[in-house]
Amino acid sequence: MSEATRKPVSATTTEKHEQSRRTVLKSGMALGGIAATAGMPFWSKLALAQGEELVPFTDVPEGFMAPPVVPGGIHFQDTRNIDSFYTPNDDFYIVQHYNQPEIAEEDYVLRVTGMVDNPMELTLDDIRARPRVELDAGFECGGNRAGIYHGLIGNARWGGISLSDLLSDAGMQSGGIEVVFYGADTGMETIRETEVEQAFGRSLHFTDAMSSEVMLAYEMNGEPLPHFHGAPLRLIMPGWYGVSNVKWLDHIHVQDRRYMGRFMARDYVTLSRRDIGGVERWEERSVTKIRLKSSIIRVTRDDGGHTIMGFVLNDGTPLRSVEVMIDDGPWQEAEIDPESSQYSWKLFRLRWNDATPGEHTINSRVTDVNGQVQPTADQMPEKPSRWENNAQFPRTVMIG
Ligand SMILES: Nc1nc2c(c(=O)[nH]1)N[C@H]1C(S)=C(S)[C@@H](COP(=O)(O)O)O[C@H]1N2
Ligand SMILES: [Mo]
Repeated sequence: MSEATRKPVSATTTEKHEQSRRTVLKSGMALGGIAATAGMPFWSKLALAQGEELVPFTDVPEGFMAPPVVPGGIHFQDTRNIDSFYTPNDDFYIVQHYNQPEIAEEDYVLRVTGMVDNPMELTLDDIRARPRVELDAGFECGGNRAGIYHGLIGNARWGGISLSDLLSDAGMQSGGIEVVFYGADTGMETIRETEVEQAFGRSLHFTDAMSSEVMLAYEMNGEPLPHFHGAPLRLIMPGWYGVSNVKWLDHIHVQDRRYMGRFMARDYVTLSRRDIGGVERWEERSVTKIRLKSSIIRVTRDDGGHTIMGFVLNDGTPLRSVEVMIDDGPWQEAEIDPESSQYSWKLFRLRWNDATPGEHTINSRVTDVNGQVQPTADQMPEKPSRWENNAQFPRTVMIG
């Protein structure tokens, strides 16, 4: 990404907006300061240096390849190829459940309706005329999984407008508790034996919707939001699983009841056995905040030894540590990329100087400041649904 796209957002007019802009950038700027004093950028070493090579994973079948980006398709990253803090727009994972609607910019209208004093119809120019905010946010699909080496991930700098500012201008009426976000993509759903057309939809409780960091993004890594990622506008709910980030967003509706659409209440619902206030219950919960997770992405060899690298995603709770375990050795603390900010992914690395020839198992675990530790597969709650798999994910490599 070029320097130009990293410059701070332009000055805003009102105090309110200045305030929210500062909130949005606070963590990024603080960490930017650390990066500036830390010398060489953490990931400048990530692109393979001369003589440096990938060490093969023995848990990846030969010929395994991430699917290419094709219209209508799903794309995930080959995590071994991650070599930058910002995921390039043409390699960011792609998931959708209906079609990928083509929306002509000049025809685009965002409607804000329901329990608001000032219903709105905004063109893209209207949206771009509002104060601009930027935020780094990484996320994963709630269905990310070991079989694809947790490749349904990406990290980008999003540019757009603040949702809470827009809702404030719309004037939410008292009693409006639920903010529903509809995409322009539609599909036929059979609901209780009736076939009906539905748009992709997700909702936020209004206290979540009013959080200062939530944004409507029209830019991704300094470029107009790409078609496959929801052009011209998408919701970005930092710290939440990808399903929250409604693409091709064209309608926001405020209502006094919970929204029960497929992707809130039937699909992307985790069934697990948990302690609910001292009672063990089978709980069904909508996929929302990203659960604490780390995963190894690659191991490389250079003249001096080996480097193990991985990523962390969570809901934005600050981290205490990321640790790596080689075979049955001790947990060793890894170094976290200082470019990281609250809602970005956090890449990490550990030097491995005494690697012996043969196969080795490498695992990682992350701990947050509240002392929450990423669970092992055995510690995961009983969970027949595949959503929200944040278990530790040991990998195996062959040292030549
Ligand atoms: N309109 C719309 N938005 C959507 C979806 C969809 O099917 N339609 N899929 C969601 C899911 S499940 C995920 S994981 C993310 C993926 O975003 P990306 O393709 O930009 O990575 O988009 C979310 N937003
Ligand atoms: Mo997803």
